[in-house]
Amino acid sequence: MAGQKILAMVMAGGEGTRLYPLTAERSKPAVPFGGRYRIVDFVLSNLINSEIHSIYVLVQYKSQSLIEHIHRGWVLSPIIPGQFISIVPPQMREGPEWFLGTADAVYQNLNLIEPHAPDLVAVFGADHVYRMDVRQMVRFHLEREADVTVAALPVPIKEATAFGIINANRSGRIVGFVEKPQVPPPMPSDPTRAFASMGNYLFNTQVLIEALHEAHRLGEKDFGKDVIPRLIATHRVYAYDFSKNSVPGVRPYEEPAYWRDVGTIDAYYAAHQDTLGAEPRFNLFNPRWPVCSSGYQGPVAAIVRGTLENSDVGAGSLIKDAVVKNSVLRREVLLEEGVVVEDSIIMDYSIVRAGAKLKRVIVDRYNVIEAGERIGYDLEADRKRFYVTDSGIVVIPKGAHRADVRRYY
Ligand code: ADQ
Repeated sequence: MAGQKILAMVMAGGEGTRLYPLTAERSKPAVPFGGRYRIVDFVLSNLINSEIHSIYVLVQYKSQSLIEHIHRGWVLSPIIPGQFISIVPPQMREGPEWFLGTADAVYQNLNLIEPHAPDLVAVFGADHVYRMDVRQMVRFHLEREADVTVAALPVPIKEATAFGIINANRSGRIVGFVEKPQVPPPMPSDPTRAFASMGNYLFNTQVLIEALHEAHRLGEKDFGKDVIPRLIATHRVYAYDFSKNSVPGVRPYEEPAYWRDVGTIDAYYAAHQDTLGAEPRFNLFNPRWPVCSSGYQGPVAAIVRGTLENSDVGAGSLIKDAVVKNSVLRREVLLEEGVVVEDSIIMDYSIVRAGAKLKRVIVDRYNVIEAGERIGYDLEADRKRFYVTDSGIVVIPKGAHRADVRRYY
């Protein structure tokens, strides 16, 4: 990439409190997505597809399943020097504390950056479902001779309180940045939208190192809250407009930019709906920009009988006789006779016994739904047993069965 040496630091320590109960036992980047992915797979795929191969993944909160997933799916044998994906646990190198925020997490690991002597450091979040050619952001950064570039996109103003909001001039230079404002300033060109940071940053290495030493002196912990707002006064900080990004597609045209912060159950659910259909808004089938994940060695799905409509069925699943509509089944899901699953997500190793009916339900892994159950039809009753969002999506937290779905049910 124009001779640039780029090191990526992927911030994968987030708690994802608003995704509870899917994050009760795992960090947000480890939350399953689609028929076979975890959320962290999107940032890692985007980096690898963009020819960035030197990647540290900083973990913290409930990281066991994230570490296992990255090990199984991503840790490459270093055939080519400088290629690695390495997991970095908090090592408390600076004292008895864990990482106290994103900037602090990178500060505590500056020792990892320095030996690589990269030209640029890409500090990227791991919480988003998206498709991005990072090289286009790098090109923008170099053209503007920026010190720091922040990836950004317009979001509806009512969602903008969850983001860092940017005021950029016509060349893209950031002149104002407020983290999660109560009253978000709209874009000058469109009062219904605000220009939001995606939490993905490119830094010239020396600028990052100096900024983090200064942040440490000042007691600052976070990129969005502290470091970026401070740097705009002293450095060339630019916003890269992600809505102009595209990646090569399978069709004769490019795949347009897609990005979703799947920070809430509703957004997570909506992102799944975006992946379904013959012409999905977010097409997970793109051999020219693959989303990679762990290499599952089991068999394909088996369907004995049933009606399937607008749905994805994960590997190793067994459908004995069921109706499945607008739904995602992950791997090794068992649906027995007479089951109806509509507008739902059923995660790995879950069993739905005969005659059960589910509508707008997210079933986390390792659950057994008993025969004849009705879930999603009477939300007041569901609220007594499960987690139900205001919009009426029922979430059944991770279960505990460990049966072999195909053989021992
Ligand atoms: P948030 O997503 O709310 O806002 P934060 O919770 O700091 O910010 O998470 C950023 C990323 O860092 C996530 O991928 C998370 O998993 C990870 N992370 C959080 N704490 C960590 C830690 N201690 N160690 C390692 N990783 C950690 C940020 C920006 C906003 C921007 C939004 C876009 O601050 O300006 O708009 O991202 O979603």
